[in-house]
Amino acid sequence: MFDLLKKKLASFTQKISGALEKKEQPGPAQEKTAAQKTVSEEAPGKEALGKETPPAEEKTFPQETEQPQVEPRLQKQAVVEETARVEAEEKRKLAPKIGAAKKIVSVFTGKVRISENELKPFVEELELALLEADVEQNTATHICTKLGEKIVQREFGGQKVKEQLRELVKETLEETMKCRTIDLLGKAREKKPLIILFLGPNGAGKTTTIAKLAAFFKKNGFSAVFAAGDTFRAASIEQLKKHGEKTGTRTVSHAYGADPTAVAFDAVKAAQANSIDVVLIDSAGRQETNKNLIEELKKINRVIKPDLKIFVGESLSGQAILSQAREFDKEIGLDGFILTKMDADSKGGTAVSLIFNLKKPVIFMGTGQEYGNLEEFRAGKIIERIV
Ligand SMILES: Nc1nc2c(ncn2[C@@H]2O[C@H](COP(=O)(O)OP(=O)(O)OP(=O)(O)O)[C@@H](O)[C@H]2O)c(=O)[nH]1
Ligand SMILES: [Mg+2]
Repeated sequence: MFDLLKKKLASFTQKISGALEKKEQPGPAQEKTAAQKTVSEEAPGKEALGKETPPAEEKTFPQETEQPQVEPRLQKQAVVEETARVEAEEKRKLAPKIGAAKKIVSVFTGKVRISENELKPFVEELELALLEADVEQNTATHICTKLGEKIVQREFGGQKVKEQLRELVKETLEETMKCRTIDLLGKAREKKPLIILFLGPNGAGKTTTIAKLAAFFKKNGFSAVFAAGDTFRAASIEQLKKHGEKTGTRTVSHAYGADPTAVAFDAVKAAQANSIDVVLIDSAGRQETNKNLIEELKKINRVIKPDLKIFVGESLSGQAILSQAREFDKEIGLDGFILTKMDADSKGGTAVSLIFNLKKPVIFMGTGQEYGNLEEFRAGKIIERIV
């Protein structure tokens, strides 16, 4: 979960802090050379930043003027390889010295800034990295622009440059994922029965998530009833009933092909008659383009007026989830999301893009096939985990 996103952000802060430290190198020439090697090893963006390290006493920073002249590619490649070989050899011989130099560069003697031009290659690299981690383009551009502004405005100094950078990344993600949350238990306390409709593409995990939620409500002292609103897919009713047996939840169902609105209606009546706290309405898996099924959902919405309409989507589906969610939102109106199969998603960008684009909360995330594999989604906690 979130592994790739975490890795990409860590690599970004590592490179920028390396570059900043390099700009701020103090001390005699001997130490400086060793230190430079250490930093340049940690800062692959060195071409943009590394060529003109200002002397320690010079606290003004390079103007955003022309880039140094670029040598022919092959020649440059040969030089890079030779330098790497020599550096590796020297590093082996001078390990203790480099260790000492490392300490020197990690202590800032003054304040240092990075210019917009210097930052540019790093930010461009970050944008690509975010796209790789399933963050959608607009979201990635937003993050890079805002983070870039924060970094350029900041004066870095002291020993904790990486910490300072991490704080800026955190702040940017918090702003990007800023969104109201939904407290399901609070809602269940306020209204009885609380009626929740689940919808989303087929195979996303709607039925499984409904079962997990029944277990969640039960654990917190609330009773639930299922409405078998998927009268479309073979075996869907039996699947829900099985979950009902396992979680101790009653299932209200009609025959296959019946009107899902009628099933939901009966489930609400059953909840009212039996003092049940929550009605969980399953629906057939559908693509947002399937007009008949969308009409069916609209009818449930019109007649039953659910308190919450929750879109269940696979985190694995990456950016495709955005167009699906937008279309369902346009047609039916959504209150929030549950992202499933997070356990199988090593990238992590889907949640960030979903919240940023739709401005609606991810309430829970599915992290496995067991009933207990449902985690409340707290943006702050997630950000702590990835930055
Ligand atoms: N690993 C993992 N698997 C999940 C998760 N949630 C659901 N699944 C699996 O995904 C598959 C599909 O789940 P369903 O609950 O049947 O999905 P659905 O959206 O109801 O599918 P349709 O009724 O066909 O539209 C099942 O094998 C589930 O066990 C999760 O969080 N993690
Ligand atoms: Mg289902």
